[in-house]
Amino acid sequence: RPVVTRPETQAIDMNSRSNTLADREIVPSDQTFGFLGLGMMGSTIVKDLIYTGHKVVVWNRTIDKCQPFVEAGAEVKDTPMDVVEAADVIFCCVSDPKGAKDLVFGNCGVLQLKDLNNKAYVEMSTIDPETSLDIGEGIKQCNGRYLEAQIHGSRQDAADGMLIILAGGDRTVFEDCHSCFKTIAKNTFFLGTDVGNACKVNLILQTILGVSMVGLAEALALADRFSISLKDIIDIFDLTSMRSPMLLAKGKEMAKGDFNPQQPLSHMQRDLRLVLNMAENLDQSMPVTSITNEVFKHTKRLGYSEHDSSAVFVRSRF
Ligand code: NA7
Repeated sequence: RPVVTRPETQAIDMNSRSNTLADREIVPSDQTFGFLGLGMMGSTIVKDLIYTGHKVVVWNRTIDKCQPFVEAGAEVKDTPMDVVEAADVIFCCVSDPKGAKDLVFGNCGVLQLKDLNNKAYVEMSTIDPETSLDIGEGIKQCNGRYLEAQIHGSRQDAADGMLIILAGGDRTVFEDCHSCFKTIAKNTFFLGTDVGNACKVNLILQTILGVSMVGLAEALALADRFSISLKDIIDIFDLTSMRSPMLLAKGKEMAKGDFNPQQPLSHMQRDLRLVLNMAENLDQSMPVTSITNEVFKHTKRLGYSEHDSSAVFVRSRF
C-alpha cells in the first residue's frame, strides 16, 4: 500500500482573472445572484462573477471560506434560506446529490421560505436526473423557477472561464443567467425544458472520460513494466490520431506522478456510481463502466480520493 500525501489545499487567488474575460464584453445583469457552496469550483466562479460586476450574496457550510469574498464585495448570509431571501437567482454548487438536496429540503434550506415568489434556483452541483427532478419539483411547488445547469470541465477550465454549461428546465432562468454563464463558460447549451436531460448528458460525458482514463492508466502501467519511457509513449501518442488534449494532459500527469486535483478522483467515482444507477433503472448493461467504477473505488480506498482522477494510474501500477 503506497504512502499517500494529501494534495495541498490551494487558497483561492482573488486577484487572478481568466484571460478570456477581457474578450467577452460582459454586461452584468442587474439582478442579485445568490451562491451556495464555495468549494474550488464555486469560489472560482464567484470570484469572476464579482469581477465582472455582478451583485453576489454567498453562503458556505464552512463559514471561513466566505471571508475573501466579503473583502471582494460580496454579502455573506448565515443560512441558504437567508441567501434566497436576499437574491433573485440562486446558484448551488456543492459536492454531491445528498448535499444538493440538503440545501433545498434541509433545516434552514431553501424551501423553508415557503413562497419563493418566482425566484430562480440553478443547480450546478453534479447530480443524477432523479435528484434534479426532486429538487425542481420542490422549487416549483414553492412558486420558484428551476434550471439544472451542469458544469462540464475541470477546475482549471473554471479558472480559465472555459467551462461548458449543460442546462435544462425553465428557459426564463436560462436567460436570466446569460451574463453569468458568459462570464464562466466558453459554451452554453440549453437541452430543453425537460428536467433531467442535462444531468444525463453530463454523466454520459463523464462516462467517456472515466473509461478513457482507466484505459490510459493501464496502457501506461504496462509500458512502465517494460521500462519503456512514459515520456516517449506520450510523445508518440501525441502524433497519432488518438491524441486528445485531455488524454495528453492526463498522460503527462500520470508520467510525472503529479495528481494535483483538477477533477478529484472522488468526484469521478461519484459520477460513475450515478451513471451505473441510471443504467440499472433501464436494464442497460455497462460492463466496462462497472469495472471502471471498481478501479476508481479501489484507488479511493488506497487514499487518493482528493487527488486528481489521473491518480488511478497508481493503482494500475500494482
Ligand atoms: P469541493 O472543492 O470539494 O467543494 C465542495 C463544496 O460542497 C464545499 O463548498 C463544501 O462545503 C460543500 N458541501 C459538501 N457537502 C455539503 C453539505 N452536505 N452541505 C453543504 N455544503 C456541502 O468541490 P468543487 O467545488 O470542485 O465541486 C463542486 C461541484 O461542482 C461538484 O458537484 C462538481 O462535480 C461540480 P465545505 O466548504 O466543505 O463546508
